[in-house]
Amino acid sequence: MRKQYRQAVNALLAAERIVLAGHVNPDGDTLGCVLAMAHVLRRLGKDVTAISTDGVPDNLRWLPGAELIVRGTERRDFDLAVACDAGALERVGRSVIAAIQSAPQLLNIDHHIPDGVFGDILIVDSAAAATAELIWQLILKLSARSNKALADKDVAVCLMTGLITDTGSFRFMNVTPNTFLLAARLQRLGALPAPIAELVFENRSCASVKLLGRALDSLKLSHDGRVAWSQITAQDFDDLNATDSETEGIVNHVRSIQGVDVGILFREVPGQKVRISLRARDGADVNRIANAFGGGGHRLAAGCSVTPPLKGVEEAVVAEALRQLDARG
Ligand SMILES: [Mn+2]
Repeated sequence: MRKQYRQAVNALLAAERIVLAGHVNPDGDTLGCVLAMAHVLRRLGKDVTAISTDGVPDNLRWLPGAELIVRGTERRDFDLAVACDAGALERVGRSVIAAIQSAPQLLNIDHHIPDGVFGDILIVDSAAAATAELIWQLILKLSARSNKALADKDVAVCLMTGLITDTGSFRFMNVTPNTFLLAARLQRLGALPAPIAELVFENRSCASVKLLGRALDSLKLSHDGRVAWSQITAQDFDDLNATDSETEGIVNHVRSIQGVDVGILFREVPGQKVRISLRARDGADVNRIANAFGGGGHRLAAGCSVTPPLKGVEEAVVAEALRQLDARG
Protein backbone atom coordinates (compact mmCIF):
# COMPACT_ATOMS: atom_id res chain seq x y z
CA MET A 1 0.00 0.00 0.00
CA ARG A 2 2.96 2.35 0.55
CA LYS A 3 3.57 2.56 -3.18
CA GLN A 4 -0.07 3.44 -3.86
CA TYR A 5 0.02 6.25 -1.29
CA ARG A 6 3.22 7.58 -2.85
CA GLN A 7 1.63 7.51 -6.31
CA ALA A 8 -1.48 9.25 -4.97
CA VAL A 9 0.57 12.00 -3.26
CA ASN A 10 2.60 12.56 -6.44
CA ALA A 11 -0.52 12.75 -8.59
CA LEU A 12 -2.31 15.13 -6.18
CA LEU A 13 0.68 17.48 -5.88
CA ALA A 14 1.29 17.50 -9.67
CA ALA A 15 -2.35 18.18 -10.57
CA GLU A 16 -3.82 21.69 -10.74
CA ARG A 17 -7.47 20.98 -11.52
CA ILE A 18 -8.89 18.16 -9.43
CA VAL A 19 -12.40 16.74 -9.42
CA LEU A 20 -13.61 14.84 -6.32
CA ALA A 21 -16.67 12.62 -6.33
CA GLY A 22 -18.59 10.65 -3.72
CA HIS A 23 -21.32 8.07 -4.19
CA VAL A 24 -25.04 8.31 -4.93
CA ASN A 25 -27.37 8.52 -1.95
CA PRO A 26 -24.46 10.01 0.03
CA ASP A 27 -23.64 9.23 3.65
CA GLY A 28 -21.36 10.85 6.20
CA ASP A 29 -18.31 8.90 5.09
CA THR A 30 -18.44 9.72 1.40
CA LEU A 31 -19.27 13.41 2.00
CA GLY A 32 -16.82 13.70 4.89
CA CYS A 33 -14.04 12.31 2.69
CA VAL A 34 -14.86 14.50 -0.31
CA LEU A 35 -14.97 17.61 1.89
CA ALA A 36 -11.84 16.75 3.89
CA MET A 37 -9.96 16.34 0.60
CA ALA A 38 -11.49 19.57 -0.73
CA HIS A 39 -10.25 21.52 2.32
CA VAL A 40 -6.76 20.04 2.10
CA LEU A 41 -6.40 20.49 -1.66
CA ARG A 42 -7.66 24.08 -1.55
CA ARG A 43 -5.07 24.80 1.10
CA LEU A 44 -2.49 23.45 -1.34
CA GLY A 45 -3.75 25.99 -3.91
CA LYS A 46 -5.56 23.49 -6.12
CA ASP A 47 -8.60 24.23 -8.26
CA VAL A 48 -11.09 21.80 -6.68
CA THR A 49 -14.52 20.67 -7.90
CA ALA A 50 -16.36 18.56 -5.32
CA ILE A 51 -19.32 16.55 -6.64
CA SER A 52 -22.12 14.67 -4.93
CA THR A 53 -24.66 13.79 -7.60
CA ASP A 54 -27.49 13.59 -5.03
CA GLY A 55 -26.35 16.74 -3.20
CA VAL A 56 -26.10 16.87 0.60
CA PRO A 57 -28.85 15.32 2.79
CA ASP A 58 -30.41 17.58 5.44
CA ASN A 59 -28.68 15.84 8.34
CA LEU A 60 -25.24 16.61 6.84
CA ARG A 61 -25.80 20.20 5.65
CA TRP A 62 -23.79 21.49 8.62
CA LEU A 63 -20.59 19.73 7.48
CA PRO A 64 -17.79 22.28 7.12
CA GLY A 65 -17.62 23.19 3.44
CA ALA A 66 -20.96 21.56 2.51
CA GLU A 67 -21.68 24.67 0.42
CA LEU A 68 -18.76 23.70 -1.85
CA ILE A 69 -20.60 20.60 -3.08
CA VAL A 70 -22.07 20.67 -6.59
CA ARG A 71 -24.31 18.03 -8.16
CA GLY A 72 -22.36 17.87 -11.41
CA THR A 73 -20.11 19.77 -13.79
CA GLU A 74 -19.76 20.43 -17.50
CA ARG A 75 -16.00 20.86 -17.10
CA ARG A 76 -13.76 18.34 -18.81
CA ASP A 77 -10.37 20.00 -18.16
CA PHE A 78 -9.37 18.11 -15.01
CA ASP A 79 -5.84 16.78 -14.45
CA LEU A 80 -6.93 14.27 -11.84
CA ALA A 81 -10.14 12.67 -10.58
CA VAL A 82 -10.60 11.22 -7.09
CA ALA A 83 -13.46 8.85 -6.24
CA CYS A 84 -14.07 8.59 -2.48
CA ASP A 85 -15.93 5.63 -0.93
CA ALA A 86 -17.62 4.83 -4.26
CA GLY A 87 -17.62 0.99 -4.38
CA ALA A 88 -17.94 0.99 -8.18
CA LEU A 89 -17.47 3.62 -10.88
CA GLU A 90 -21.22 3.77 -11.66
CA ARG A 91 -21.87 4.71 -8.03
CA VAL A 92 -20.49 8.24 -8.57
CA GLY A 93 -23.73 8.78 -10.51
CA ARG A 94 -24.40 8.29 -14.20
CA SER A 95 -24.09 12.00 -15.07
CA VAL A 96 -20.76 12.33 -13.23
CA ILE A 97 -18.89 9.47 -14.91
CA ALA A 98 -17.97 11.54 -18.00
CA ALA A 99 -16.34 14.28 -15.90
CA ILE A 100 -14.44 11.68 -13.88
CA GLN A 101 -13.27 9.80 -16.95
CA SER A 102 -12.21 12.98 -18.77
CA ALA A 103 -9.28 13.27 -16.34
CA PRO A 104 -6.14 11.44 -17.50
CA GLN A 105 -5.79 9.82 -14.08
CA LEU A 106 -8.28 8.47 -11.55
CA LEU A 107 -7.49 7.86 -7.89
CA ASN A 108 -9.91 5.40 -6.29
CA ILE A 109 -9.84 5.54 -2.49
CA ASP A 110 -12.28 3.18 -0.84
CA HIS A 111 -13.03 0.53 1.78
CA HIS A 112 -15.78 -1.34 -0.07
CA ILE A 113 -15.18 -4.90 -1.17
CA PRO A 114 -14.12 -4.24 -4.78
CA ASP A 115 -16.87 -4.92 -7.29
CA GLY A 116 -14.85 -4.68 -10.47
CA VAL A 117 -11.67 -2.71 -9.95
CA PHE A 118 -11.56 0.79 -11.42
CA GLY A 119 -9.05 3.63 -11.34
CA ASP A 120 -5.35 4.12 -12.14
CA ILE A 121 -4.21 4.54 -8.55
CA LEU A 122 -5.94 2.33 -6.01
CA ILE A 123 -6.01 2.88 -2.28
CA VAL A 124 -8.55 0.20 -1.45
CA ASP A 125 -8.64 -1.51 1.93
CA SER A 126 -11.77 -3.34 3.01
CA ALA A 127 -10.34 -3.70 6.53
CA ALA A 128 -10.78 0.05 7.10
CA ALA A 129 -13.96 0.87 9.04
CA ALA A 130 -14.48 3.98 6.93
CA THR A 131 -12.85 5.52 3.89
CA ALA A 132 -12.10 8.38 6.30
CA GLU A 133 -9.32 6.20 7.77
CA LEU A 134 -7.64 5.95 4.34
CA ILE A 135 -8.14 9.67 3.61
CA TRP A 136 -6.42 10.44 6.93
CA GLN A 137 -3.37 8.38 5.94
CA LEU A 138 -3.28 10.20 2.62
CA ILE A 139 -3.51 13.60 4.33
CA LEU A 140 -0.66 12.67 6.69
CA LYS A 141 1.51 11.78 3.72
CA LEU A 142 0.50 14.93 1.82
CA SER A 143 1.35 17.00 4.90
CA ALA A 144 4.78 15.40 5.21
CA ARG A 145 5.60 15.92 1.54
CA SER A 146 4.32 19.51 1.34
CA ASN A 147 5.73 20.46 4.74
CA LYS A 148 2.38 21.85 5.85
CA ALA A 149 0.07 20.75 8.66
CA LEU A 150 -2.95 20.21 6.43
CA ALA A 151 -5.36 18.71 8.95
CA ASP A 152 -7.31 21.35 10.88
CA LYS A 153 -10.57 21.28 12.81
CA ASP A 154 -12.71 21.34 9.65
CA VAL A 155 -10.88 18.34 8.20
CA ALA A 156 -11.15 16.56 11.55
CA VAL A 157 -14.92 17.17 11.79
CA CYS A 158 -15.42 15.82 8.27
CA LEU A 159 -13.43 12.65 8.97
CA MET A 160 -14.95 12.11 12.45
CA THR A 161 -18.36 12.25 10.76
CA GLY A 162 -17.23 9.49 8.39
CA LEU A 163 -16.06 7.36 11.32
CA ILE A 164 -19.24 7.89 13.36
CA THR A 165 -21.64 7.18 10.50
CA ASP A 166 -19.84 4.13 9.06
CA THR A 167 -19.33 2.53 12.48
CA GLY A 168 -22.80 3.35 13.89
CA SER A 169 -21.11 5.44 16.60
CA PHE A 170 -18.25 2.95 17.07
CA ARG A 171 -20.58 0.00 17.64
CA PHE A 172 -20.20 -2.05 14.44
CA MET A 173 -17.91 -5.06 13.90
CA ASN A 174 -15.73 -3.02 11.51
CA VAL A 175 -14.21 -0.98 14.38
CA THR A 176 -10.49 -1.63 14.99
CA PRO A 177 -7.90 -0.11 17.31
CA ASN A 178 -6.93 2.10 14.34
CA THR A 179 -10.45 3.51 14.30
CA PHE A 180 -10.12 4.64 17.93
CA LEU A 181 -6.58 5.92 17.45
CA LEU A 182 -7.79 8.08 14.59
CA ALA A 183 -10.87 9.21 16.55
CA ALA A 184 -8.55 10.32 19.38
CA ARG A 185 -6.40 12.34 16.98
CA LEU A 186 -9.45 13.94 15.39
CA GLN A 187 -10.92 14.86 18.76
CA ARG A 188 -7.60 16.48 19.73
CA LEU A 189 -7.97 18.59 16.56
CA GLY A 190 -11.35 19.78 17.85
CA ALA A 191 -13.82 17.28 16.37
CA LEU A 192 -16.03 16.35 19.33
CA PRO A 193 -17.95 13.10 18.76
CA ALA A 194 -21.04 13.95 20.87
CA PRO A 195 -22.25 17.02 18.94
CA ILE A 196 -21.44 15.32 15.62
CA ALA A 197 -23.46 12.22 16.57
CA GLU A 198 -26.32 14.46 17.69
CA LEU A 199 -26.27 16.43 14.43
CA VAL A 200 -26.21 13.25 12.36
CA PHE A 201 -28.64 11.01 14.25
CA GLU A 202 -30.92 13.34 16.20
CA ASN A 203 -31.60 15.78 13.43
CA ARG A 204 -34.33 13.86 11.63
CA SER A 205 -37.23 15.40 9.78
CA CYS A 206 -40.70 14.68 11.09
CA ALA A 207 -41.44 12.83 7.82
CA SER A 208 -38.47 10.52 8.35
CA VAL A 209 -39.72 9.45 11.80
CA LYS A 210 -43.18 8.88 10.30
CA LEU A 211 -41.56 6.80 7.53
CA LEU A 212 -39.96 4.73 10.27
CA GLY A 213 -43.46 4.15 11.66
CA ARG A 214 -44.77 2.99 8.27
CA ALA A 215 -41.76 0.71 7.83
CA LEU A 216 -42.16 -0.89 11.26
CA ASP A 217 -45.89 -1.33 10.64
CA SER A 218 -45.08 -3.46 7.58
CA LEU A 219 -42.50 -5.61 9.38
CA LYS A 220 -42.40 -9.31 8.52
CA LEU A 221 -40.36 -12.17 9.91
CA SER A 222 -39.34 -15.42 8.19
CA HIS A 223 -40.54 -18.72 9.68
CA ASP A 224 -37.15 -19.41 11.26
CA GLY A 225 -37.00 -15.85 12.63
CA ARG A 226 -33.60 -15.16 11.05
CA VAL A 227 -34.70 -12.71 8.34
CA ALA A 228 -36.79 -9.60 9.00
CA TRP A 229 -37.94 -7.14 6.37
CA SER A 230 -39.94 -3.98 6.00
CA GLN A 231 -41.14 -1.94 3.10
CA ILE A 232 -41.82 1.68 2.31
CA THR A 233 -44.18 2.01 -0.62
CA ALA A 234 -44.49 4.76 -3.22
CA GLN A 235 -47.76 5.61 -1.47
CA ASP A 236 -45.89 6.14 1.83
CA PHE A 237 -43.39 8.48 0.15
CA ASP A 238 -46.28 10.40 -1.46
CA ASP A 239 -48.42 10.59 1.69
CA LEU A 240 -45.56 11.98 3.77
CA ASN A 241 -44.00 14.03 0.96
CA ALA A 242 -40.73 12.29 1.85
CA THR A 243 -37.56 11.48 -0.09
CA ASP A 244 -35.42 8.36 -0.06
CA SER A 245 -32.66 10.07 1.97
CA GLU A 246 -35.20 10.25 4.84
CA THR A 247 -35.14 6.44 5.12
CA GLU A 248 -31.53 6.52 6.41
CA GLY A 249 -31.05 4.29 9.47
CA ILE A 250 -34.46 2.63 9.33
CA VAL A 251 -32.97 -0.72 8.28
CA ASN A 252 -31.01 -0.88 11.54
CA HIS A 253 -34.28 -1.09 13.48
CA VAL A 254 -35.30 -4.05 11.32
CA ARG A 255 -32.07 -5.85 12.11
CA SER A 256 -32.23 -5.02 15.83
CA ILE A 257 -34.82 -7.74 16.53
CA GLN A 258 -33.73 -10.62 18.77
CA GLY A 259 -32.62 -13.63 16.72
CA VAL A 260 -32.60 -11.78 13.38
CA ASP A 261 -29.42 -12.29 11.35
CA VAL A 262 -30.44 -10.32 8.26
CA GLY A 263 -32.57 -7.16 8.20
CA ILE A 264 -33.84 -5.79 4.91
CA LEU A 265 -35.57 -2.54 3.97
CA PHE A 266 -37.32 -2.27 0.58
CA ARG A 267 -38.14 1.20 -0.74
CA GLU A 268 -40.40 1.75 -3.69
CA VAL A 269 -38.95 5.14 -4.58
CA PRO A 270 -41.38 6.88 -6.95
CA GLY A 271 -40.09 6.82 -10.53
CA GLN A 272 -37.03 4.73 -9.68
CA LYS A 273 -35.99 1.15 -9.16
CA VAL A 274 -36.80 -0.54 -5.86
CA ARG A 275 -33.95 0.31 -3.52
CA ILE A 276 -32.91 -2.32 -1.02
CA SER A 277 -30.72 -1.96 2.08
CA LEU A 278 -29.41 -5.04 3.85
CA ARG A 279 -27.85 -5.33 7.30
CA ALA A 280 -26.37 -8.44 8.91
CA ARG A 281 -25.34 -9.53 12.32
CA ASP A 282 -21.80 -10.89 12.43
CA GLY A 283 -21.72 -14.34 10.86
CA ALA A 284 -24.08 -13.52 8.00
CA ASP A 285 -22.87 -11.89 4.76
CA VAL A 286 -25.26 -9.48 3.07
CA ASN A 287 -22.68 -8.44 0.48
CA ARG A 288 -23.28 -11.80 -1.20
CA ILE A 289 -27.04 -11.33 -1.14
CA ALA A 290 -26.66 -7.86 -2.70
CA ASN A 291 -24.25 -9.31 -5.30
CA ALA A 292 -26.94 -11.74 -6.44
CA PHE A 293 -29.02 -8.69 -7.45
CA GLY A 294 -26.23 -6.63 -9.00
CA GLY A 295 -25.43 -4.60 -5.87
CA GLY A 296 -22.68 -4.73 -3.27
CA GLY A 297 -21.14 -3.15 -0.20
CA HIS A 298 -19.74 -4.84 2.87
CA ARG A 299 -20.31 -8.12 4.68
CA LEU A 300 -22.50 -6.47 7.31
CA ALA A 301 -24.03 -3.65 5.25
CA ALA A 302 -24.90 -3.73 1.58
CA GLY A 303 -27.46 -2.56 -0.93
CA CYS A 304 -28.87 -3.05 -4.39
CA SER A 305 -31.51 -1.66 -6.74
CA VAL A 306 -33.95 -3.92 -8.57
CA THR A 307 -36.62 -3.34 -11.22
CA PRO A 308 -40.17 -3.16 -9.78
CA PRO A 309 -42.74 -4.43 -8.90
CA LEU A 310 -42.01 -4.39 -5.20
CA LYS A 311 -43.87 -7.62 -4.41
CA GLY A 312 -41.81 -9.83 -6.74
CA VAL A 313 -38.59 -8.16 -5.64
CA GLU A 314 -39.40 -8.74 -1.99
CA GLU A 315 -40.05 -12.44 -2.47
CA ALA A 316 -36.87 -12.95 -4.51
CA VAL A 317 -34.56 -11.11 -2.11
CA VAL A 318 -35.97 -12.73 1.03
CA ALA A 319 -35.70 -16.17 -0.66
CA GLU A 320 -32.06 -15.47 -1.56
CA ALA A 321 -31.32 -14.35 2.02
CA LEU A 322 -32.85 -17.55 3.44
CA ARG A 323 -31.02 -19.67 0.86
CA GLN A 324 -27.67 -18.14 1.82
CA LEU A 325 -28.32 -18.44 5.55
CA ASP A 326 -29.27 -22.10 5.05
CA ALA A 327 -26.14 -22.73 2.98
CA ARG A 328 -24.00 -21.36 5.81
CA GLY A 329 -25.90 -23.24 8.50
MN1 LIG B 1 -17.84 4.28 3.73
